[in-house]
Amino acid sequence: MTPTDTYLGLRAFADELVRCGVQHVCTSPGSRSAPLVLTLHREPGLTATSHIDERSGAFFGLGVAKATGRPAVLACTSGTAAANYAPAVIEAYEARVPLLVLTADRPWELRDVGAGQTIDQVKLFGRAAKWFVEIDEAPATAERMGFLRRLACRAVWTAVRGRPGPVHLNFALREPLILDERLPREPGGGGRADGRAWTESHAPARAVPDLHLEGKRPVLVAGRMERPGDGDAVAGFAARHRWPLLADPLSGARRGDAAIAHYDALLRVPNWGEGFAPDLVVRVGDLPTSKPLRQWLAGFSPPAPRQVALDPAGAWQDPDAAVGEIHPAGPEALRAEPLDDGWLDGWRRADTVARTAMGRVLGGGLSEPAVAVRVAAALGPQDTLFVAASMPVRDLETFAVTQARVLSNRGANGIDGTASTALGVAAASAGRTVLLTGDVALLHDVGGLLAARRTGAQLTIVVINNDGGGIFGFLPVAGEDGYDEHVATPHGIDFALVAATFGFTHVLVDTPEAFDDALRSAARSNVVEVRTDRTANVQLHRGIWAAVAKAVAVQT
Ligand SMILES: Cc1ncc(C[n+]2csc(CCOP(=O)(O)OP(=O)(O)O)c2C)c(N)n1
Ligand SMILES: [Mg+2]
Repeated sequence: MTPTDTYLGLRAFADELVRCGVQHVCTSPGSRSAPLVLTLHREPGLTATSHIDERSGAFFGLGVAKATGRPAVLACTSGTAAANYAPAVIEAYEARVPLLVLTADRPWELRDVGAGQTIDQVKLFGRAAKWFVEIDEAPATAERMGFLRRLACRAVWTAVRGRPGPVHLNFALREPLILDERLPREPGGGGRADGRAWTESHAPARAVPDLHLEGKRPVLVAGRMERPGDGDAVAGFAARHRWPLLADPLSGARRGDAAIAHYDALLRVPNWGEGFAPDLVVRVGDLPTSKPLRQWLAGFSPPAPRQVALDPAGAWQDPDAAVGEIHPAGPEALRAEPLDDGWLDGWRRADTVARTAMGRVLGGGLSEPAVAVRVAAALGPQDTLFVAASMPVRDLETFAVTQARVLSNRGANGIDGTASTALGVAAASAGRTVLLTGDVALLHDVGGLLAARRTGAQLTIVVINNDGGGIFGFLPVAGEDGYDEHVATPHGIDFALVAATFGFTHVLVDTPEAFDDALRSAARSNVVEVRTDRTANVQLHRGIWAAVAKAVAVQT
């Protein structure tokens, strides 16, 4: 075997990725991976960005794939380098994001014999990879080229079809790893004519189930959906049929005049939900984050309403064991006779009362909820808001309405990889990208900020700095012995220094006007910091919920 055999095979593989629609590669440095990484870099149809830390590089790729719906390629060297892909691969599996994970490995004769930088990479990601393949080397015959082209196609189609997710290909590469001659023409003549893929794959025709969705008091619950346009379809259906729509911002469906944006606060009001008990619940996409909503859906008094879940992949998403039917379909299966306005109007009146009560308590200050509301309102339909786990995603759901596309890592709800994923989204999105994050989530992935300089991606980071994990202040653990040091984890980090280190500008703002100005003037990568107090934030939220409860009680 010569390096020419290796490079010819990898070039055919890379060319075929492009023919299947792949555009972006995230490489990480190493020696064993050099043939793989250099080939991907040299492939004219691919854009390769370089990432020092594989963990961040993988999350960046996840962001690219989330933003585009196309698989991003990750390529790294052997050993713990590959293991650092695990968090993003797991998130991609849980959140249905297509990824092609290419790891370099020692050939089999160097495994388990004490060779350097060698670990067991076989099925390294377990069930989080939809498909695992070992690729050994072989002479560059026409048959071998055909095999590698077919393999590339199969890897891409496996990642995107059905329930999308990661595919892991482990390449055994033998020394010498560097070419010693010009690469000749491909044996067998290269790929198919007209740039076609070696093996095409067509999405299965989807039969639309006939659902008979009949109810006098239906509600539609919408969470994150991966198909573009599904959010608008759901919002349109709800508005036309006068069904109350409880849509998480991640669904893209919180719009139109059937969207009840303040369901989280309303369903916290004791007994309020009983008065609005539905006779039919239809869920589309993931379950929203809101705990009061989940509890409401799980706790209806008998007779329990019919609960129908629509999911394009027929996924089982029912932690509270409330769903009675799962249909492998998207919003296209929503069909019903339109209702008159009465049922929806009751919800809408309550929604307005809740919004007004919230607005009164929030006043003109720059609290954590106010930041969520203002960021959401500042962005247009061409923009993307990437929202971190913990309070940012919750505050957005509880308080905000936005025209922007909203993305988040909600597959495994990790705070890891936040900056990297947002930068990957920014690199692959046409409009502006803003990250709304807490301080701990930002610090967890502080190395991910390197990607701004190294890739040129431009991101505005709004960091709510409450010096620790504010979310835990809402939980029974708050105040326990060791709580502050081990759960809240205050750190005292100066984000101005962080921003300067990674080439971001930084501004600290403390009024709504200054905040809006900072967002408006944000032309390139910058950090907008808002400092808040964790204890005051818990009190503020509780005050808002109490005010909503009072206002709703007056209304009824
Ligand atoms: C990788 C990972 N580690 C730990 C957690 C548990 N966790 C959830 S929220 C949180 C704190 C987040 O703090 P911050 O980003 O400052 O947001 P805040 O709670 O202040 O809104 C932690 C540690 C997690 N979700 N993911
Ligand atoms: Mg915090």
